[in-house]
Amino acid sequence: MNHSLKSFSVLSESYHEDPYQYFSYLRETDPVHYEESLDSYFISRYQDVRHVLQHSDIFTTKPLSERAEPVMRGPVLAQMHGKEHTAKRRIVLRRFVGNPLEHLTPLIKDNAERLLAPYLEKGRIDLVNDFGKTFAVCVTMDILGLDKKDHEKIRYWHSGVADFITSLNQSPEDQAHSLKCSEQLANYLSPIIAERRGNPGHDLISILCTSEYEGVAMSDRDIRALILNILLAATEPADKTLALMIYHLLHHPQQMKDVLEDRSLLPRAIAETLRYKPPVQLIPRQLSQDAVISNVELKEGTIVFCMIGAANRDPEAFEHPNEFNIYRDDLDVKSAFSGAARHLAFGSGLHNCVGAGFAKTELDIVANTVLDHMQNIRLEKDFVYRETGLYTRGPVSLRILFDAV
Ligand code: 2IO
Repeated sequence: MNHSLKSFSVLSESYHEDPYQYFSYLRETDPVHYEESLDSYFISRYQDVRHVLQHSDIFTTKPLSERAEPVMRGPVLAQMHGKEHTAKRRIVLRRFVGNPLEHLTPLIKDNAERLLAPYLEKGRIDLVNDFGKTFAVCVTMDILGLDKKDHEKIRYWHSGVADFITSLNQSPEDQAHSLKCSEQLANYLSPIIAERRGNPGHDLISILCTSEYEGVAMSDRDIRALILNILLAATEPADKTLALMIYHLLHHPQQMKDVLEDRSLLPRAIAETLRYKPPVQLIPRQLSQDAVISNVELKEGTIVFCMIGAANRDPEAFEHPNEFNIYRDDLDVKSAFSGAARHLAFGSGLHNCVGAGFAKTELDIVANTVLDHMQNIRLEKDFVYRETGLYTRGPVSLRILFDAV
């Protein structure tokens, strides 16, 4: 690396272009990097990040009250603790584990088939912008029980709200836009919540409307915040993970060939993609007391960002961390979609991702559908690969050619 590291900043253009080039420098020489303009620390070593995530009493989720609550208009799961957290997490999980996952299979498949169909004859598609983003929002809408005729509106509002949560230096104009999107989403959801209270179905909004916490139904505000929580968390990383996986498999033709021949390797490919290129790159925490991380003393109230991408490339945790290898021994594919995962793409500890099992199912099905319909997938000749985002990060586009099957 030939940049002047004295002036290293996560807000620099070259960091945004390719954060991965800085990770070994950060872990080795600046593992608790102070970013002055944000008055926050960026933590990059695997053991440190894991420690922070697993001690949520010391490293709390308080940053979300400023980062998320203004657009979620109420508390998300990650902000809760104790009995309320356990109970509400369980309510949301009802739609996402075990048997319900089987019910979700046809819904995921149908969305994938329907959205791919118009492109199959053409033999070319932008997997992010023609397909992935719409697919991600449509699947989430089906789970929530929202009418997909509104998917364009929802996608637009979702993007404004996500921008607020995942920006490190949002301009006042963009902030105003995000808040407007949040308000419009809230106005859209309120009558739906009222309707589901009276006439519940099997969708997640109905489950939220009919579930009780400590013998009392949840308020409209609490339900709305959880709906927005699920909308964001299920939609934002999905298209990114799909595109990242296909892109890296294209760069490793033998692994692609193996996956094509043996689809039971897909969970490995998904898990390795999440380790190698986690779509959620940053997780913020705030100290409830003084603490020391990698010999750096941090004061109560300090905000730290866990750098998931850097931690997942730490040679202390993964052998040859910069190699994309679906066969790696340290992938632990059996636990890779649970709170016990070695990689940190789903976080770790109390607040580990509630949708991890669902993410596995969704990506498995959508990748299978894509690969079933497309043979001889290759990048378009003039295609230039670029990623965007510091907080959530993924390909800007993925223009591929293929032979329709
Ligand atoms: C939605 C960043 C997409 C979550 C968030 C305000 C809370 C929480 C996360 C993930 C992914 C999002 N944080 N999911 O990092 O629910």
